[in-house]
Amino acid sequence: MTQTMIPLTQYHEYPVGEMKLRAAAFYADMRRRRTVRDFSDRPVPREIIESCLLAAGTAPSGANLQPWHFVVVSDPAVKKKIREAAEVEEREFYGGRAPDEWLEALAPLGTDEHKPFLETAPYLIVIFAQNYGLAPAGRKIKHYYVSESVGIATGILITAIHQAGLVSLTHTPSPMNFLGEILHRPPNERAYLILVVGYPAEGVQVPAISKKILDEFVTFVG
Ligand code: IYR
Repeated sequence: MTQTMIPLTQYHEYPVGEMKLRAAAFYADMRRRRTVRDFSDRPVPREIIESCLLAAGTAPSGANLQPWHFVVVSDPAVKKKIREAAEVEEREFYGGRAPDEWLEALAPLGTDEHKPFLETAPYLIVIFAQNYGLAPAGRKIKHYYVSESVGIATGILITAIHQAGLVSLTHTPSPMNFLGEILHRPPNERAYLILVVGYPAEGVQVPAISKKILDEFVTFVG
């Protein structure tokens, strides 16, 4: 089958000066993003979440197979189930399963086994990676670069939520199998992470951490 090709009409070239300003302005906005662990219970219109998800769905993916599924949970009873199951895993993690080295790396973040935000925040977006696709007759469709694709879509979602004016928390209880069970997901999907989304709690504090400077994480060749 040959693919129909169309002209790229939506591409905009900006003058170089404008590109510099746009790139710098985007960085200035992105550096304001902080992961937040205390959420307000203020409601957020679903339409905003839908737009952010549509943005995430524009991500490039292996063979454009879009190997992801997003479950948006706002039902308090389901959020409670997720919190309870996550806290079971987290109690084990913080109570002995995690090696000391890992707990030491986490110490600056001040995290522990209590996850009240899983009930407080208006939305839990549970992101699933599809290891393979399922055609209507149950036939398996091979997926490519699944974690790369889902990671890119998740990054765009986090960026979209930030630029909409909300905050998020990437939460990865481990293991996460309980999410597929609670949310009745099919066998081709595995939970990838939970993105907790909402407004920050009033007076929220965040750890005083910093990001690497360019020289520390970039090498230019040529
Ligand atoms: N899943 C645990 C532990 C945790 C692990 C990493 I790596 C973090 O950056 C943050 C937390 C928890 O959510 O507490």
